[in-house]
Amino acid sequence: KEDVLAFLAGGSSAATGTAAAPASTSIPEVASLTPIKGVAKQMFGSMSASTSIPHFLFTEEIVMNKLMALRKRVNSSLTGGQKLSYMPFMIKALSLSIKTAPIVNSRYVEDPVKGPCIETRPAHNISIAMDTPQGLVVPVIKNVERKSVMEIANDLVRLQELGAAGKLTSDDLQGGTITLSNIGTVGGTYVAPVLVSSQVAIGAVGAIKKRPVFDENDNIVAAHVMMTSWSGDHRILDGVTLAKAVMRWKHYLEQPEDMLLELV
Ligand code: CAO
Repeated sequence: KEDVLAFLAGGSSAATGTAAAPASTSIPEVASLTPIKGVAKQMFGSMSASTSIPHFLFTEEIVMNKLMALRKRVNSSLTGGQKLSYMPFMIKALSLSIKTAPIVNSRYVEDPVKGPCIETRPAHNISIAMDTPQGLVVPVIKNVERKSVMEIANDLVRLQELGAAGKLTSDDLQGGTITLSNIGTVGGTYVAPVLVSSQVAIGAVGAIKKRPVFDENDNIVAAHVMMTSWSGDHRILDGVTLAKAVMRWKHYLEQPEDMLLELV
């Protein structure tokens, strides 16, 4: 009982062997104002701008068994401590899906002469939501349509290292045409992603989780399932267009060998 009372009072707990934080640091005694600066200010600005975009949400589940097996096999053959995460495959699969629905890689432009326009963009510059010590940053892997999975992996590692060191340049952070966010590194199942105003689609994935599913013979089997959620700018994209692109992306993740057929 004393332990519980001491814990509630902000003291140490002999029962758990842990020292609770002093009450003064966990519960501020006076209100304070912290200016929103740097990375947090950029997030404040870009997310405020996105409130004028009519979002629609499309979600689907993806069975990751084959991609997990492929990744395991690839990683077992890599040397020098190199290891691929799921992201390089997801990023390449997204680029291949964009080829079937280029409008998901476009943006809305208010042209002084032509008025409201859709600008198509040939480069697949994929923005990656990244958690860093400074906060959320969204660096860009450029020209994914011309890169192998291994080149994408190297770019991602480079950006992660720069992000961790707070050394991403404005060039690293500019020019994105579509965004992918993997919150599954933290956990969680669903996330409703918010668009940036220079893009018309953003996708997010949750954690891969072991789930019972029906196989083709109606037997219940274990599968590794990942939920994905996509937001689209409903002024530019209709639901079917984004859904078809996401279903193509799902196909590449569930049947990763089919990506081979698209490689140049
Ligand atoms: N489900 C389960 N495990 C996952 C996973 C998922 N969806 N994604 C990654 N993992 C695992 C990886 O396999 C790795 O574990 P192992 O080495 O044991 O296999 C581990 O999580 C760490 O992965 P990573 O961080 O090294 O690499 P990544 O390429 O998967 O992710 C990045 C890179 C940048 C997406 C990630 O580090 C990150 O910052 N995620 C947060 C994104 C974010 O903030 N989103 C919110 C935006 S809105 O505020």
